[in-house]
Amino acid sequence: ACFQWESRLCCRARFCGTSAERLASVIEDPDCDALIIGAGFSGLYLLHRLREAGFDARLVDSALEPGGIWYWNRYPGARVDSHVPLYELSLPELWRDWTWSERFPGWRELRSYFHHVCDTLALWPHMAMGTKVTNATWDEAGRMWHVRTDGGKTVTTRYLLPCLGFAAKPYLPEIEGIDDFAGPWHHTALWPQEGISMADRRVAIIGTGASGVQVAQEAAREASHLTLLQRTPILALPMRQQTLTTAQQDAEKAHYPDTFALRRQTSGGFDAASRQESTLAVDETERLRTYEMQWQAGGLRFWFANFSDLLQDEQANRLAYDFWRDKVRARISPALHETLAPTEPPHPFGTKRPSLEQTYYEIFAQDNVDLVDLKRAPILRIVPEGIQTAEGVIECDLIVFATGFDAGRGGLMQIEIVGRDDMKLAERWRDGVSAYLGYAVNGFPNMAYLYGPLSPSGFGNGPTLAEIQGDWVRDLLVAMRREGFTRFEAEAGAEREWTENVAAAGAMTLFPQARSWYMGDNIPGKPRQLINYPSVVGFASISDAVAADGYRGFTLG
Ligand code: NA7
Repeated sequence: ACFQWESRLCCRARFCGTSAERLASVIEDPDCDALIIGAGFSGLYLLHRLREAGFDARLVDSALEPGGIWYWNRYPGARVDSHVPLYELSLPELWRDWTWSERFPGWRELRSYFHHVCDTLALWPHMAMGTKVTNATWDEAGRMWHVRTDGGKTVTTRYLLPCLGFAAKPYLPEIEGIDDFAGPWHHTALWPQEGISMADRRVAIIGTGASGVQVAQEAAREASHLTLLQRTPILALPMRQQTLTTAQQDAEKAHYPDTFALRRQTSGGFDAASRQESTLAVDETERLRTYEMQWQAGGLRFWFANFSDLLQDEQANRLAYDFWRDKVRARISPALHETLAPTEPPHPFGTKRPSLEQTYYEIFAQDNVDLVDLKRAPILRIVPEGIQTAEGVIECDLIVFATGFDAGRGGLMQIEIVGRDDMKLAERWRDGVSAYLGYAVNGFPNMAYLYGPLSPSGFGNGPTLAEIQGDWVRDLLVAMRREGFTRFEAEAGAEREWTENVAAAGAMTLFPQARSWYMGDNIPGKPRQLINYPSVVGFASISDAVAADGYRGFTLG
């Protein structure tokens, strides 16, 4: 086997000598102990932990720079929705000398942070950027994975550890005529790395999720004209962005260890849990006081630090929705009330991820901004001049598809992963995802994925879960090495039980009432199921108990 690291950023052609002995020994001696795919939070943290534990772990990523989602999502306005210091790793050597310029950092600063992580943890020599994994095949006799890259190289690894994030596969709706469009068009997650100016252009944006809101705010400032095409109104929350000084952060760093410990103890991996009380157990004054407090605090707090039954009880949820609706209506003209903040909720509040906005509701008062309600005027096709809807042609020079992702399974299914008995992961998951603890799939030995389907990923703050899962997988591999095991596989029964558990947990919430990527049904034809376990702390305690019980539910050999 010959695997040449093709990185632009680093290169170590350690296994290029394909001697006869090397080829003969490869069956028992893989090129590396663990191959991680993906240089986002999960991948980099796991790489660090495994190397620290003495494993020969390597990492590949198709992107040219680390950052995962922050490499690909570099559209104007792209920024994170979790405030400082929640969206960073908790290792003191990483935060001690790092400062952010804003409470909700943008993509450029996030990318710099990932460079800082790779520099500080000395990860570069073990990373091959610009290297895309195309397929991975399990070799039962050799107990290893044969992994191929787009450059035609192969590496063998004992453990295959995809860390692809929840949004590795952008979703582009099939709209007739896209190739006829005279101007450029881009999906937000595949934005040109060199950027594209919106100045003096007529821009049309399809989609009003988090990405659509962020691009729209920028386009409203830069473009000569912006048309925003909305299918469902976003229930957006005020970000309340702030610039941060170094002195301010230095003072707060004394509390960072407590904050990082706390974020492991909450259902969303944030620095606060929901309140203990039910909405319906307090009087109106107390309810409104609580709502107002979270609203003013900004960010996602109105979502994750609300009353305990926000996402479980329809009546409680409706009260929160009404509060949200009235706050938004105070910022827009009455003519837009039913389109942007309707009397009746389009879905229970918070069952689609509420994006954060800064000036979103004000842009609709600008002369250069139009809002098109696709429920009233659906898109018929794309024509050379722009987008043809049932009410006429929207002329534009640039089309932005802010249409989201095949979340959860999409990234894993676009790699051809072939397990035991020639079983393909894409076929196993065609009718719905199933996995044990959201880590491992029966029939796919020695593969553990992080931040993927049936883990809490979509509900959990990225770095919090990267650490919980990274530590857990490191501990599993350490325990196997200690006991002399070279193979693990999720048991079919354990996988079935966990998959049913996630569905049962979801059935106790209001999430199934929305058509969202949480439910897998933002993509036509994708099976409908809750794709994530709805509690970080609950997940951590269950997976810790599994480990303490000798990795119950896994066959170790
Ligand atoms: P989202 O949140 O999935 O939003 C996608 C948006 O695109 C949403 O408004 C969709 O409307 C809209 N959409 C999707 N398909 C179409 C078609 N065919 N026609 C019109 N509109 C369409 O993706 P984002 O990238 O904004 O955010 C993803 C996550 O990243 C977000 O949750 C945060 O966690 C960060 P719909 O609501 O389905 O009617």
